[in-house]
Amino acid sequence: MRVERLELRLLRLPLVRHFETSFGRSYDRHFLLVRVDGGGHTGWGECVAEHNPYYSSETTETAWHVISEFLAPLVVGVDFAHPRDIFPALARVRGHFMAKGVVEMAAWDLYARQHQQPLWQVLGGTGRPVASGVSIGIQDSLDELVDRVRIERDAGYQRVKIKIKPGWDVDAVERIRGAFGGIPLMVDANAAYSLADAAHLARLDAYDLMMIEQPLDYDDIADHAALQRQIATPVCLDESITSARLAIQALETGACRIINIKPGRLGGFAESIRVHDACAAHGVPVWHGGMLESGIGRAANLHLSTLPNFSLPGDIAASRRYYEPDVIDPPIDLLPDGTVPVPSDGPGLGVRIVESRLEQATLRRMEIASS
Ligand code: OSB
Ligand code: MG
Repeated sequence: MRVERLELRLLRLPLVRHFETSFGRSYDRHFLLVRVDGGGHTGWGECVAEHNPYYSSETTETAWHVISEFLAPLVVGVDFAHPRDIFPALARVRGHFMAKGVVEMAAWDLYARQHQQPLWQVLGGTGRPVASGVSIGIQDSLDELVDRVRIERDAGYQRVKIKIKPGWDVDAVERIRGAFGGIPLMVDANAAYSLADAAHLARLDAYDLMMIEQPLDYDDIADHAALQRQIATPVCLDESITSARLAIQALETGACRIINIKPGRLGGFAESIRVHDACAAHGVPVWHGGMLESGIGRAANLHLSTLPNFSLPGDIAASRRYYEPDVIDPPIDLLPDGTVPVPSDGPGLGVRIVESRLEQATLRRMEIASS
């Protein structure tokens, strides 16, 4: 396959409802889209980098810079036997996994469309519907939190995740357990604690949580291993897992019992499949994370989620929780049984992108063609 032309776009979409994590509150989402053209076909990818460097050190602007100056020249006009060969070809650029990921993922979509196959098939998945969980941000009060959980539980989501931070943790979990009994429940700290908080975090052991996601520093493995020895709740790593090598270190040192896979954080699908396979070899389940993606990124996440070791509900909820309207039509929706079907409107991602909605949300664009 050969990418003849790459287009980069910066978009902004208002969120239906603000989203608050331990690192702050967002009212809108800035994100990059990459479009690649080759052999008369088009592929799309969505970059998970955010406007600010709070979840990760990358931002929409660093990704724009690195893609346009350094990654696109390594891909555009170059022949690849398979999209799995792209990530290794970018190795000269250190880090910047979100920038690498969107280019690689767009190329997989292009490859799938060139071969007239759904994306899940070229990724090695099954195309089955995906069990869906919901991620609920920090609210202004515990009463509001209970209201939000009720709305999402009634919608049918198979598990609830709440964001926690110091001052919004044990009490919040206790309120939910009191109001809803034994629903499948987990928490995500987005790195808001330190190992000195181990005794406090052990108080969560009383609430039968599925897991605690990324309690400690964003780039830490060793302290998580120490924490896991002190608490019964399974630790799940998100931010810390930026490569298959680090995933294997985490598995071998007991730093986690579950891993959250986001291809946008790992440099793309090929590295995500390596993490998925390493976890399977260690008997560790994975689930698919989310980054408030539009329907384009959400569709990509659904295809990857049909690999066999994605055995826990993912953060892949219905479009209407985030963007109204979404940039795809029809939007991603939840079935009454709490699953989301994989889009199948044609090969590749299987979604129909509404060009006029993209245009309306686009702040800037740039084109790189092979010379
Ligand atoms: O830590 O999983 C996270 C959103 C933005 C940045 C990081 C995270 C999240 C979420 C939301 O938890 C998941 C979603 O619904 O897309
Ligand atoms: Mg997380």
